[in-house]
Amino acid sequence: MVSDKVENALNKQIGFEAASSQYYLAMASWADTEGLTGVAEFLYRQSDEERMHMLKLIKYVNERGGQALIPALKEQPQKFKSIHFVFEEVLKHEVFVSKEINNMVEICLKEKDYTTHNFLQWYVSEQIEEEAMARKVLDKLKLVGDDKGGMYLFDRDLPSIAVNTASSGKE
Ligand code: OFO
Repeated sequence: MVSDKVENALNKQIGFEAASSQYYLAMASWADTEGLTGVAEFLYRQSDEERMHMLKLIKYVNERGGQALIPALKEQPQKFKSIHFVFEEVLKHEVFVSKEINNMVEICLKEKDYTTHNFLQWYVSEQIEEEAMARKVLDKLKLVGDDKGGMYLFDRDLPSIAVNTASSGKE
């Protein structure tokens, strides 16, 4: 059974995961319309992953005797000013989510909820990977700068870079 404090924190996190999924979906769709197929593929996948993170939390809250709250969908931006901006936003967002997850871990310790603490360790590692990934993509984008040919290659290679990074578990 989760305490009220832990349940509230988990429900807040469900909202953040849902918001991440929607935000990345908006970015993916925008990239698609800009002809950046690789970037779109990468971001569609990120969006799906965030939805999976949300579902995992929903199921956990319900399993532990709480009640998962399904958040409302907020309207998302239709346009983004550049691809650099998109990935800066991704990094900023992931850093924010990591902080929130750490807060939740602290709440679990205070509440002596070691089961939820253990459950959250998966999210802690996931955030390390996602922040590292966003930094790696931003570094590559810095190398590309305004070079159109470089952008073509970046877009072409991004989905495979992302898959390799995820499966090797390192930066
Ligand atoms: Fe849900 O992993 Fe990032 O935000």
